[in-house]
Amino acid sequence: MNDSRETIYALASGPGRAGIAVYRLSGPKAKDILTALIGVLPKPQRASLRTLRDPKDGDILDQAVVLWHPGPASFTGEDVAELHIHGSVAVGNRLLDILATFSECRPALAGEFARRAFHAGKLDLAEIEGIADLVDAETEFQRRQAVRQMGGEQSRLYDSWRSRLLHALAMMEAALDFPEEDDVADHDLVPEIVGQVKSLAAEFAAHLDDKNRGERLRDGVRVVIAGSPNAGKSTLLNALAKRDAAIVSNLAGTTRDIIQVDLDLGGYPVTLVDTAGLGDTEEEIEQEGIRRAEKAISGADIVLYLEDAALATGRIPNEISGCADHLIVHSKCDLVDKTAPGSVFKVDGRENLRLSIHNDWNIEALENWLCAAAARLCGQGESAGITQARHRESLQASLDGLREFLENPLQPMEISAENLRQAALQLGRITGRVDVEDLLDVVFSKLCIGK
Ligand SMILES: Nc1nc2c(ncn2[C@@H]2O[C@H](COP(=O)(O)OP(=O)(O)OP(=O)(O)O)[C@@H](O)[C@H]2O)c(=O)[nH]1
Ligand SMILES: [Mg+2]
Repeated sequence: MNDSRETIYALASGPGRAGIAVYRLSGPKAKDILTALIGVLPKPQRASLRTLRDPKDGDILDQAVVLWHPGPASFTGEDVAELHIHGSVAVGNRLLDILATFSECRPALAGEFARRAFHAGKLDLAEIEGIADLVDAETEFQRRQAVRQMGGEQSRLYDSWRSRLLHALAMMEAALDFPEEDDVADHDLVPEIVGQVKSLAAEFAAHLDDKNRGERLRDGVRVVIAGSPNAGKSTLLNALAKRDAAIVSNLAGTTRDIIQVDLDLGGYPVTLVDTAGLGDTEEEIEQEGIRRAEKAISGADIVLYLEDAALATGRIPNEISGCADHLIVHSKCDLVDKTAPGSVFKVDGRENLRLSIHNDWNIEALENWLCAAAARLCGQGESAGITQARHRESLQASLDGLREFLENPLQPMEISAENLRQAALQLGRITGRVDVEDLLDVVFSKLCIGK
């Protein structure tokens, strides 16, 4: 699958009609193919305008900006060519047809350029995931977070922890390797190792105790609009989405199914969820709608609980009051208030807001409240936090190994060393640097100087 003797090619820009489409080739034949298409190679790393021709009959395919990146100073570490052709379906298809005629040259598999970059040591796994997140980023704070990860901020943190861990492990190995120097191992080295491992464990635990902010920012914040039937939930969804995503009517029980809209709310990725009105009903479909609404509420990060201001009971269902972040919204205030109401206020420690979509009262205040709640939940991508469940699992497994070590560092030293080795291995999985032995050799050889 990852046979780097083969040259791979793919459209690197988006599919469909566009001003320019970028095709990329990587592998040992990139140079020959580029030469066959344009004649003389351009200077490395310089954009050059060239005529692309079909090597078979010299037929002109397009005028293209061409870049030549000889390995190893390229994205994949291999010879890479980039063709910026006009982005029509016809030009793209003809280019692909021509590329397919070269031997040992084939379309790239998903992620294959990045895979080659990883194997060439150009990027680690966390950095590659950062690139993928950047390509998928839909909001400003998602972009910020992904850029940091792509730039290696997380990797540097995990690598620095890993080398400290390997240092502790090397000392453990040293103790194991020189049993005749047992005194040194037990009385001098072990307290120092324990100290190092303790501070690492504390740093890991603090890093894990982040309320999943990075993952939330990456995946989006779920905001569920719930409340009594006919309270104006769907009207609010449409107002926030700035389009008619949900049906609105003056009949109670209009919304039955879950309706979702993805939004960029001030840089935060938000999934707004409209639900069926909560309340007693004999109607079977409405009952199912309510079950779905309750499920949505239990999976929400934030709940906006709507009550018609004219009918407000002040009773908040338990599932809402138990939810970490919620706002009680008194809707349709224009029916009871003569003038625009004030902003967020507290009743029994709970935040409330009087709202009228029809009179445009407090919609901005509601958006600001949502942004502040999203900021509390997911931050602004400002620190090198955990962004993926995969990283969290590895870091947690690594911390478990450290804790096992700390429980009894003087258990047979081989077992203690194995706990540390496993912890380092788990940490290495985040960036893909799992070759513990290599680094161990380096650290260990330093320790052994003069012995
Ligand atoms: N006066 C006034 N009417 C509103 C306001 N917001 C919504 N309405 C009206 O209230 C009625 C119900 O609105 P919906 O948005 O369908 O209410 P809902 O909560 O989604 O209702 P269900 O889906 O049936 O539970 C509609 O006639 C809306 O036009 C408002 O701010 N002021
Ligand atoms: Mg509705």
